[in-house]
Amino acid sequence: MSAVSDLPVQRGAGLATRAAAVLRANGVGSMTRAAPALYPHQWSWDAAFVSVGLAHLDPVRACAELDSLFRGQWRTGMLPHVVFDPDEHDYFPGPERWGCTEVTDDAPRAPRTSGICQPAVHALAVERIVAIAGRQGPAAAHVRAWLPGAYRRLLAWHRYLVRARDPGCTGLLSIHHGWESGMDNSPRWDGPHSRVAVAPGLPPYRRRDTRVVRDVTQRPTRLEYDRFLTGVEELRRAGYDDARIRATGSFLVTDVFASAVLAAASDALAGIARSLGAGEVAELEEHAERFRAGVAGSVDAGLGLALDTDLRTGEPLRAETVAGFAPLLCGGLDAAAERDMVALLRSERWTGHPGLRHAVLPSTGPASPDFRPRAYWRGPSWPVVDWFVVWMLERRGRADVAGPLRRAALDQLAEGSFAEYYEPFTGEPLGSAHQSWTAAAALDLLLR
Ligand code: 2M8
Repeated sequence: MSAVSDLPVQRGAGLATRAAAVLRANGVGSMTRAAPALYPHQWSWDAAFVSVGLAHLDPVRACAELDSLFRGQWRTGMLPHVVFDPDEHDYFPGPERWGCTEVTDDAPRAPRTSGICQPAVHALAVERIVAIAGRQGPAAAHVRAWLPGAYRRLLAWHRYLVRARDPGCTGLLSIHHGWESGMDNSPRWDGPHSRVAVAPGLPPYRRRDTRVVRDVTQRPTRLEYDRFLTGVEELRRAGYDDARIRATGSFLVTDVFASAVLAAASDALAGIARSLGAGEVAELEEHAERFRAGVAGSVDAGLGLALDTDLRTGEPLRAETVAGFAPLLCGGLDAAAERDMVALLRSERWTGHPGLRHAVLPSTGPASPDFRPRAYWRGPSWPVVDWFVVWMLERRGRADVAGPLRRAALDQLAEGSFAEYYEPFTGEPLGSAHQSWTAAAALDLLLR
């Protein structure tokens, strides 16, 4: 591990050492808890991000992290959003509440999993692991030998998304639950969530998150949680059958951020296919183009951001959130439109807002009426998101846009608690401390 960063060298090296310690401490066998107390299992997109952090420490362990996640892959190819550690019982909602194996043969008996998915960042993580492992030495040889198996699992995952989540070939993925977006209570979903009628017969439950994060203003509200769990009940009753959910589920939206992730990940997977001499290169390139076009076509001229659509009403969801910058992740805008979007990103509505402690991207625009600076995905800045945006911009050759964001993200992380998210005006760390993906973000931003 060699530190290269814009932070003064010693500070950067100290931060990298502490980030590595967080990842190691959160590890249980070949999986890493998303956070030590709040999220004591393996989450899907967290595991992909974590694997990139781990690759800087030990590429072999990075591969094992993804193998552990893919042990939860469903027969359909779906990669579930949580793979449960069988030895950990103090989390809610756990495998019993999801009840997957009770209602469908598609879910594995072991490990137990949830019944929904999250953004498909995994092929991007694999591309990065291959790059970090390099071409020489035993770690590189291990990754080379591991890659064909990983590729087949990723291909099944991507094909599931394309087949089941965009059956009409629109270039936009649909999601069935707010948790699938990874941005659970974002104002993006306020309209669709308002139409999820909390089931009168919703089985009683006791939240665990608010016992770990005692300040309830940092977590979703009781009503938001009731709606999340109503969603889980609906999905379970539908046997986690995508076609049935599409026809009857009360929450059905396109997710422009997840679609951009799939476009970029399809580019990455096509590159992996090419390197392996696999036969699916053209298919994967077509996926990338289809979703890139879908994302680019979602930009709202008034807001200057890409918008999701409520598929139950046909209405665009006019929220100013970080997801609106989705086209910058995967490309597809013409030069003038990209210039406008970059200008918006740098403007006072976003990273140039004078109140921000660091010029990072808050989850909701700080000038938007929906902005709540402490409330989870409704305003705080999330280091994992800044890192991902930096990484995708650099991947697309936009180091000019990525550079300032990268430096601001590292300044925020220098505080050293590896918080899940931050109050964007004060810089106060919020949510979980020692969050695994935040440690991974620090490592990759420092060592890339
Ligand atoms: C959060 O999601 C979980 C539910 O899946 C929660 O709120 O309890 C989100 O931030 C999600 O994106 C993340 O993957 C997960 C674990 O870090 O926590």
